[in-house]
Amino acid sequence: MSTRTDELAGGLLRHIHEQIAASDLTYEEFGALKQWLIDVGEAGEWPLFLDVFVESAVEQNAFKGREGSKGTILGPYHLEGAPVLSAPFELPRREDEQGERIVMTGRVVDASGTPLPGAVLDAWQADAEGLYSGFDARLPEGILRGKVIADDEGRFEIRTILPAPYTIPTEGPTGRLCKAAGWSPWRPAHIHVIVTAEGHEELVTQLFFDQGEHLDDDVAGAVKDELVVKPEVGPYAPERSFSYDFTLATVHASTPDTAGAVA
Ligand code: MBD
Ligand code: FE
Repeated sequence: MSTRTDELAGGLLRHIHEQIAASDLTYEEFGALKQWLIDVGEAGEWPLFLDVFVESAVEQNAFKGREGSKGTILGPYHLEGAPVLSAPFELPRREDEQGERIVMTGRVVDASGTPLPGAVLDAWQADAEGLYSGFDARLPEGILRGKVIADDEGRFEIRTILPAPYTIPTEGPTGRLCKAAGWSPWRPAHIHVIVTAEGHEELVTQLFFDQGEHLDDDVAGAVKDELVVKPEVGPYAPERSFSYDFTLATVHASTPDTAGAVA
């Protein structure tokens, strides 16, 4: 018996029961809901659905008030084990990789601005068609995924391409929900990064691009103003580049263990 499980599962069910009464739900609608939930599972879309429609609220709650750079959702497309890149720190790309070449540069520092040499940046992104390697058979494995280690001054450089906006697969149950509800299925173009350094809080975040589409209607609600960058022609001309400093929070005292609440 867990009072935490009682609170969470009981509270969620109470909300559902209230919505049923408020919307005067019919048996026909209940049947459609059941089938849709089954379809999400059969299509393997629970990770997608939960990360798109639930994770943002979890992230905002979990990290409210945390010092340092803003984080945002992890999403369903991270893969463990991306290779550590060496100079010139180019995310693996196909010979004919489409998309504008860009350079991301910056530093990893602690809350007082001290550089964190050896910090690891694990980056992944969609290609110029909005597809992720490892999840779409049209891309070879490992494309546009890699780790970069910050140098002695906490600096890093990552050469990559500008990703395209991402759309939830429109034929699957999650896409059908968007269509039925009249919601946009799009996410703005973004690069994912997990920044880690000894003795500091892991930062899971994404960077978005100034003037890109869907910054104001991200289906996953994961855009934050602080995470929008503006690539410009500068030190890496003719390629556009942008600089972003990641500030990591000092590791906090261990929190009460609620991980086993559902077990
Ligand atoms: C993505 O690319 C993504 O980052 C998230 C959070 C959800 C769906 C697709
Ligand atoms: Fe993504």
